[in-house]
Amino acid sequence: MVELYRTMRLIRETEERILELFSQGKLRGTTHTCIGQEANAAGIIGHLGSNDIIFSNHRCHGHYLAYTRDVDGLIAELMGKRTGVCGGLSGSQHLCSGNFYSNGVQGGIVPNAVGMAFAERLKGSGSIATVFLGDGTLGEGVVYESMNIASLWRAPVLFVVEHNGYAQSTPAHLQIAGSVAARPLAFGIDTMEIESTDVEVISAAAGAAVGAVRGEMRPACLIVNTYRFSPHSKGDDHRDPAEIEERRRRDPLLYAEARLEAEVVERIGAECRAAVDAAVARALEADRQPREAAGSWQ
Ligand SMILES: Cc1ncc(C[n+]2csc(CCOP(=O)(O)OP(=O)(O)O)c2C)c(N)n1
Ligand SMILES: [Mg+2]
Repeated sequence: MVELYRTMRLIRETEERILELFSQGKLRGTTHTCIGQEANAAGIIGHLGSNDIIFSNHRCHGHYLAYTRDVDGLIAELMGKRTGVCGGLSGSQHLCSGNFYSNGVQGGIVPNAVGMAFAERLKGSGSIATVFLGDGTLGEGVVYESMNIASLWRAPVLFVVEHNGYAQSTPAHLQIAGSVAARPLAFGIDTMEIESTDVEVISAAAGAAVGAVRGEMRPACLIVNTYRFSPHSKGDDHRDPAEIEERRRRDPLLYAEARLEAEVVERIGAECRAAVDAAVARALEADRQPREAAGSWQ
C-alpha cells in the first residue's frame, strides 16, 4: 500500500504542478492531466515489468510516472527542454522511453499494441503489452479490428478502458450505445469491470488480468470506471460542479490515506513535493530545444 500510495501521490503532485506551470506559460504545447484517476496507473502498472510493453494515450503522465518515476524527464519534456525524456520534441502526448509509448491519436496506438504483443508471443519472451484507452476512443473502428485479430491470434495484450464518463466534454451516454463490456466479449476476450477508485481493488483485479494474459498468452480486457477531477485539458469543462464535488469524495488518495499512518502520508507527500520542486528547478535551468527541431506539428 505504501508503494501504491507513493506512486499515486507522485502523479498527483507532479500534475498539480504541471497545471500551475501551464498557467504560468512555462510549458510548450497542450497538456491533459489524470488527476483523480491515479489509482489506475498505480494499480495496473505495478504488475508490469520493464520487459512488458505499455501503450498510453493523450492522458499519459500518470502511466509514464508509474512505469518510470521519471519526474525530471517528464517536466523537462513538457517545457520543451533538451533534458526532457524525448529531448523536448514530444511534449505531453508523445512520450517514449524504453518499452513505454504514448500517442495522442485516439485509437491509433491500439493496433500497434496488438502487433507488438503478437511479436512477443512469436519470440517466446513471456512479455505482454498493455494498452490504455478512454471511453471516448470506443468510437474508433480500429479498436474493434484490433480486438478481433488479438483474439484470433492470441496476442498477449491487456486492453484497459479507463471509463471516466466523458470524451472531452461529451458525456458517455451521448456517444456510446449499448454495453462497453459487451464489445470485447463479442470477440471472445475475457473482460473484467471495476466500479472502484480504490487502488487495492484495482490492483487485485489487474493482478488477475495480467496473470491471465501472461499465463495463457491471450488477450483480456479490464474496464475501470473512474473519474477525472481536472478538465479534459485546461479550461474546457462543462460538467456540473456538484458532480465533481461528489466524485472528489471517492478520491483514490483519500482511500489510501485512510489506511496509512498520518506520519507516512506526510513523509511521502514531502518526498514527492521535493522531487517535483527539484525537477522543476532543473528543467527551468536546462536548454530549450529549438522549436524548429520539432517540425510543424507543434
Ligand atoms: C483520432 C482523434 N480524434 C480526435 C482527437 C481529439 N481528442 C483528443 S482526446 C479526445 C477525447 C478522448 O476521450 P476518451 O477516449 O474518453 O479519453 P479521456 O480524455 O476521457 O481520458 C478527443 C476527441 C484525437 N486526439 N484523435
Ligand atoms: Mg473518457
